[in-house]
Amino acid sequence: MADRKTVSIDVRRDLFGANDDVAALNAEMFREHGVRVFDIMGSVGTGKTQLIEAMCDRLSQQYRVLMVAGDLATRIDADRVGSHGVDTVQINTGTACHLDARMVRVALRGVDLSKYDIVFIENVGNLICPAGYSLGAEKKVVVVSITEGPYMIRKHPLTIKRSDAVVINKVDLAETLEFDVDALVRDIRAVDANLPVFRVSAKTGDGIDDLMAGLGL
Ligand SMILES: Nc1nc2c(ncn2[C@@H]2O[C@H](COP(=O)(O)OP(=O)(O)OP(=O)(O)O)[C@@H](O)[C@H]2O)c(=O)[nH]1
Ligand SMILES: [Mg+2]
Repeated sequence: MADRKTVSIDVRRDLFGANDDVAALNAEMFREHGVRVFDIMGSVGTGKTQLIEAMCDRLSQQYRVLMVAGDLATRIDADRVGSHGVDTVQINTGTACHLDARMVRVALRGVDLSKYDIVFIENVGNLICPAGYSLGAEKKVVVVSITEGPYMIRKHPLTIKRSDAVVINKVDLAETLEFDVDALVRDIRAVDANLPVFRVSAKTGDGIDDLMAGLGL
């Protein structure tokens, strides 16, 4: 009888394992160039770009900042941040609902990272998929906002577990929308009691300095 071989592939392990290998290479590349990298995740419209704009305004006098924007089809967000005098790299993912480590590696080919101190990566707007893919960033920061309704933390505990910090954005609208921000913080604490949580308004600037201090910026 001919040799017969059966191999069981754990697709998730294979997929994520391969991504983790590239993410480790990215992390090494960032370290070698002395650049600090933040992966900014969150649903569509939570204010990721506005938050990056607010931080760039405070940082760009003192630090050299690069923004890498993940978007299916446009470079709208890269251009928004670029208008603040920040260099940008756009990644158009086509059909992919998240960035992965390889996309970031390919996009940064030919970019002299030693020119920068800080890189903000804006992930594709999505509260689920980006959390599963390490990009090699120092921190994964998830941005939620009060316009998404009160249940997004309870519905997405895995994203919270895989994040290094949570930003609750649009607190300027809390009173008008009768939104209980404390309850949202309790939901976050129920998933991870020690996770740093920042209440901000990227629009008014409220809480941005605390967030940046918390991220060591
Ligand atoms: N009131 C208020 N509006 C905000 C705040 N932050 C962002 N917005 C508004 O929310 C909308 C979405 O903001 P963006 O920064 O484009 O959100 P995003 O998360 O980058 O969106 P995608 O890239 O499409 O996923 C815009 O109209 C912003 O002006 C905030 O703190 N308060
Ligand atoms: Mg955006």
